[in-house]
Amino acid sequence: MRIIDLRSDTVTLPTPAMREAIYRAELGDDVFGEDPTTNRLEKMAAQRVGKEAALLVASGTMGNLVCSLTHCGRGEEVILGDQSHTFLYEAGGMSALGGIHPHTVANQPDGTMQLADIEAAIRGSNVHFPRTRLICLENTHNRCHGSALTPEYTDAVAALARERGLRVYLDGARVFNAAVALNVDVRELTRSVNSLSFCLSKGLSAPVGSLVCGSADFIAEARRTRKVLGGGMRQSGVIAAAGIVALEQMVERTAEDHRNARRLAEGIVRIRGLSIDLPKVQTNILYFQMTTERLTASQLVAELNKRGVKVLCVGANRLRAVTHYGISREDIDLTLAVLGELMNTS
Ligand code: TLP
Repeated sequence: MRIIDLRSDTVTLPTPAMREAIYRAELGDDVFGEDPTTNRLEKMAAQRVGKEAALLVASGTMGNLVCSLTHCGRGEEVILGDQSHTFLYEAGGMSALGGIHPHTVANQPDGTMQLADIEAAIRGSNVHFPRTRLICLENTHNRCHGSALTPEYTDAVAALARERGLRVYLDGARVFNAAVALNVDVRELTRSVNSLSFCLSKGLSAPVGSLVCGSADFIAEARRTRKVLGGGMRQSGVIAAAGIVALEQMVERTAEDHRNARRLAEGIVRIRGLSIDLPKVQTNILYFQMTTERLTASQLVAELNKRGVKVLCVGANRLRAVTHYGISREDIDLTLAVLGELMNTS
C-alpha cells in the first residue's frame, strides 16, 4: 500500500542527489574548523540570508536554544508568541538550561504579534522585573496556519526593538517557504533581524540539520554555546553535503508543495463534515476542523491510517496536514478521495 505521509515535512527523505553528495563529501574534523563541506555550507547559508556568518546545528530546536542562550543571560527575558514553537514544543529549554524567562504575547491568526502588545510586554527599568533582551518571531508560523510574516512586519518589529535596545531573533525553520510564498528574496525576511535559524530537514528535504546565522561575533559566541550543549560535531560534512544540495536545488520547488496544500484545502472545503479557512492556507501547512459529531479527529486519523494516509491530530476536532517533496498532486487527489469516502460513510 502506498503511504501518503502528511504528518510533517520533517518526514522527507534525502534526494538521490543528496545521497550522492553525502557519499562524495570531503570531510575533516569540524571542531577544529577543518571540515571543508561544513565550512562551505556555512558560508553559503550566511550569504543566502545576508548575514556575515553561519553555524550548522543538529536541529531547529537546537538552533532556537543556541540563539536564546547566546543572546540572553540568566534572569533575562524573551518576548515570544503564545503559539510559537519555541514556547510550546521545545521542552522549555531556554528556562531549563539558560534560566531565561519567556514572556508570551498573543499570536494573531496570521502568526504576527501586535506591535502594541510587544511594546506593552517590554519591561521598564525596575528592580522587580526581569530585563527584556530579545524578541522572537517565527516565519512561517507553524501553529498559525503556516502563515508567512511579511518583510514590512519583520522590519517594524525590528525597528521597535532597536528603539528599545533589544535584539530580534527569527525562528525561520521554514523561512524559505515564506520567501517562496511571498515571492521575495529571503534576505527581505532576514535583513532586519539580528539572528535567525532555518532548517534543512523540513521542506528542503535534507536528513538532518539547521543553520544559525548572524554577525561574525554572534556566530563565534554561538559556536561556544553549541559546544556547551554538546553540539560540536566532527565529520559533519556528511550532514552539510546534503544541506548544500538542499539550498541549491530544493528551495524553489517548495512552490509545488504550496500548490498541493492549496489543492488539498480546496478539496477539503467540499467535503461534508470538514471545514477549513481557505484564505489562511499560504504555504505547505494546513489545519482543518471536523464539524460532525459522528467522528472525532483521532478516530478519523485512525481510519485514514488504515488506508495509508497519515495526518496529525492536533486537538479534539482539529487536524494538521503538511505537503512536501514526498507528496505529489496524485497523492493529494487520493487523500481527498479517501477523506471524502470516510466522511460520507461514517
Ligand atoms: N516542528 C515539527 C514538530 O516539532 C511539531 C513539525 O512537525 O512541524 N521551529 C518550528 C517553527 C518548527 O515547526 C519546528 C519543528 C522546530 C522549530 C524544531 O525543529 P526540529 O524538529 O528540527 O528540532
